[in-house]
Amino acid sequence: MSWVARKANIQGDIWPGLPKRCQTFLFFKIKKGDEFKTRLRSFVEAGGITSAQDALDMKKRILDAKTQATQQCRPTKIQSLPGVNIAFSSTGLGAMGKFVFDEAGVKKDRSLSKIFRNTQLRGGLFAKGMYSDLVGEGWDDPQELRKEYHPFGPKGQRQIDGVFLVTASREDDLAQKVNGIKEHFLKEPGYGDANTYRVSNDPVLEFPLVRQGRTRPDKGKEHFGFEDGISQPLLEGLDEVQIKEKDPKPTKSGLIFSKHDGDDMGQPDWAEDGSFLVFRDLQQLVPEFEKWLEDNKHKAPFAASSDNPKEKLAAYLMGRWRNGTPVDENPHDDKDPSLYRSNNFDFHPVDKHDKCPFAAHIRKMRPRGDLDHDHAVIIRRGIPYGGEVSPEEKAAQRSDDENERGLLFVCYQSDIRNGFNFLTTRWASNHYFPDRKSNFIDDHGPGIDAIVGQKLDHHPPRSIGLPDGKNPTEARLDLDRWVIHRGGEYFFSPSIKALKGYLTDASDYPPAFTTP
Ligand code: N7H
Repeated sequence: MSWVARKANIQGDIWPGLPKRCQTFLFFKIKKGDEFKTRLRSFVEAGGITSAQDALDMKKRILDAKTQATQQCRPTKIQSLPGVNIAFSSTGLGAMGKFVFDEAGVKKDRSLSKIFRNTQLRGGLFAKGMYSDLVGEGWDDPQELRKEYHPFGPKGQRQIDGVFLVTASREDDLAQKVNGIKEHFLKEPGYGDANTYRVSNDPVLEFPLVRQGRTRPDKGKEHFGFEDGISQPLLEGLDEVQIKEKDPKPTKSGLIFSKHDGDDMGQPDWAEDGSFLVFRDLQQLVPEFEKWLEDNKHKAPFAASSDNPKEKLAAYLMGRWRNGTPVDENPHDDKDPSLYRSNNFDFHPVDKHDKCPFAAHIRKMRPRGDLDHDHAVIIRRGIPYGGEVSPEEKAAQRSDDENERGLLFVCYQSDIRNGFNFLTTRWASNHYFPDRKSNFIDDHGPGIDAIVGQKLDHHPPRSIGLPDGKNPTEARLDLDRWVIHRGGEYFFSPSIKALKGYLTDASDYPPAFTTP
């Protein structure tokens, strides 16, 4: 397929990203598979899903408006550019008759077995779902998860079959889009119009959970105050941009998209141009993070002797100063505007961490020169949720449970095991990654990722090794935990062609095979 055709087929949140200042995640449970498919098909056929090409056009309109406003010395008017994407969990595909949980049963029937071979989406973690994967493996604490992410009832039924991702630049446009979706999927057929429709007593789907994201007043910054959304993998064939000498090289699009060059999952034909979406609901303890930085700023050798110890310690944990300046490019200060969004660094010489700690968040999550291959790569599309820190929380240096905040983290990849799961379990949470560095820091290794590293019961206490000019490094700080993992789900975000065709066609299997 040509790249032009692909751009019309790919959902826009995957690439190039939907423009968003506010976003609603409408998580749904399918109650009537066949009717849901009929309504979904008409929704997609009416242009309800925002494609990559649509998103590119929106971004161009934003850029043109900004240029024009700058030329005319006036502020840019925020444009109305709403978008909608959709993704399904394995139980959702099951409810549509397109995913089998009873493999052994299906294999007893020759014709079903053939359908299974040709159409079943591959991926063990996707089939299991996030709860069973991360609680089952001991990473997530079920006590900390929101109840909607828990399996429900005596049979442990999963509650989330899919999600509508609704985005906009203005709250009124967002509300209108959300209402449009509710009307389309919930209305009683044959009654009224958009203003007078009647909600069915027996709808085709329900919304067990709605999560609301919003960019912060300090746009671009997440709640810990760091500039986010700077570094994304560039994709061969799609991102045609000039790169600097040390920028990460473009990767094969198959690391993000199913059935593209570089994806060796062996997915069925209908999955082409789709991508696995991981949603993670992450609470951030901001006053506690600030307090820890304040309490520890004099304990890290190079931070203590700097002009701004607290900010330097924060930069060490992240690998970027809060304004985005990479510590690897400037470990001393964050004053050069040309470095704010720079990606032109590779951590060389990689046997040292005099500039960027081995265990800084961005070094753990994209090790660049620390590895000779770029295999665990994700595209991130998260958005903050919750309000600003209140004066009372600031004074108490403690988060108020009634005023929760954090990040609705979304990422895309062609293989969850090699993407999100690998990054969190093998790298962020592993004190000894990046490896072959443990000789350089005492026997605790480089340390855990201060932002998203999770600790299993038998793991050492959370700590990070920090530059001190010595070899091996002696400086080490104990870390608290400032991100609480509140749950999430694994989804597949299919192509627009699959939404209009295979997925909304007749079911492949009788229901007995498609429920877990
Ligand atoms: Fe991270 N933050 O805003 O503080 N992240 N992240 N992340 N993250 C990055 O380059 C943050 C999380 C990655 O290419 C930056 O855009 C927070 C998870 C990857 O150099 C900042 C949370 C996972 C990169 C943050 C969080 C990742 C990255 C630097 C949770 C994967 C790119 C700005 C609350 C499982 C690395 C930028 C590269 C960068 C923040 C979560 C992955 C500021 C607050 C769960 C791959």
